[in-house]
Amino acid sequence: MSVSRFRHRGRARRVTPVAAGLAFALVLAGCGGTTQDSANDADEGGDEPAAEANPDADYETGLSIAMLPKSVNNPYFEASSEGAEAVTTELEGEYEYTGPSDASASSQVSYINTLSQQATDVVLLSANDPNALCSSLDQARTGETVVVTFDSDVDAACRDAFVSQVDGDEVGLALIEMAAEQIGGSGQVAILSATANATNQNAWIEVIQEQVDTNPDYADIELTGVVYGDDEDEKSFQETQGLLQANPDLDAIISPTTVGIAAAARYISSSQYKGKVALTGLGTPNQMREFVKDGTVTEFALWDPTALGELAAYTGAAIASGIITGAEGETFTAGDLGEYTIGADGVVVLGPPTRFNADNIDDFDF
Ligand code: RAM
Repeated sequence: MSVSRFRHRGRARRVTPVAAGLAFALVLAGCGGTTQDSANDADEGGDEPAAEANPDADYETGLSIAMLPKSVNNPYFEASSEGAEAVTTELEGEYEYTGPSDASASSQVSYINTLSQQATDVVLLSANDPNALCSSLDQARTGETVVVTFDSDVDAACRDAFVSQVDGDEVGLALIEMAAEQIGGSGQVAILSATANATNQNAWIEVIQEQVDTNPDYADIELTGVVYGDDEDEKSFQETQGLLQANPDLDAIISPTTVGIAAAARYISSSQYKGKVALTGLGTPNQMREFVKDGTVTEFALWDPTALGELAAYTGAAIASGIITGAEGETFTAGDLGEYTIGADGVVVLGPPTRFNADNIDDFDF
């Protein structure tokens, strides 16, 4: 990890630690039973912005922007990083891509602390846990750092905004729909996920479960369970093997992780299950191309991870520049991506997912 110190850029909306302590004391004095949570709410994206937005302001140049993915060495996050780096270069800033090799929250804490000590202006974070990072994020935000989550969120009180790849339930709906289509609407389906605490995968799995439980279109589908490959190639490969051996009647695997689906495809493509057990989920076209061409996979989905990184960087830079505060209804222009509006709870949505199959996979390169 780089130890270079970033240039410190103060921002008008940030209170100093002393002022923050005073404000907290005043809140306590004035409200008797006020909790830490309700004090945090004052800085939460969506409710009460800490300062007025100035939509006419320009993006500041020279911002230090860092991306902290769930784990490094994942082509999905490398693509997001390319997007964030391009925006940083455009804004004449300093860019760093840094993070752990394992997708765990405890590993991410020290990276957050280091970036915070470096007074990094903007941290773009894909979180491995919704709550476990909050105290280090609070500390970073009490200093000079804008925290924008992208891809996988934390509790809304612990960040300035969240850049979501897709709107609400759409990912989960697309996943169960693809699986159902590929097995003729009936059969046993299992899930090969990333880590057990991942906010994004857990939200998608919840939608899949709810659909199976309540949607008459999926009345003949049985969800047999979830296994976790921890976004590690080898573990995902082994979990796929174990899943198939333990469930001889399995009809499909949904893997809502680019690492998981690629490892599962590799296992299935050279096993007796090829052509018998369907595999779908979220993957990058470059990792999945050979498995679509060899008939292991019919269709899967994803969004553009590079554009996700770009939008995250613009969102963080817009907050650091005072163009927006992260409150609902504010708008900003994210370069060539166009204009975006902050939604409820400080969420900005990139757009709908794309489905990839033999007809279109060669049109994509990420
Ligand atoms: C993996 C990560 C990431 C997720 C994608 C689909 O790369 O788990 O968080 O969004 O898959």
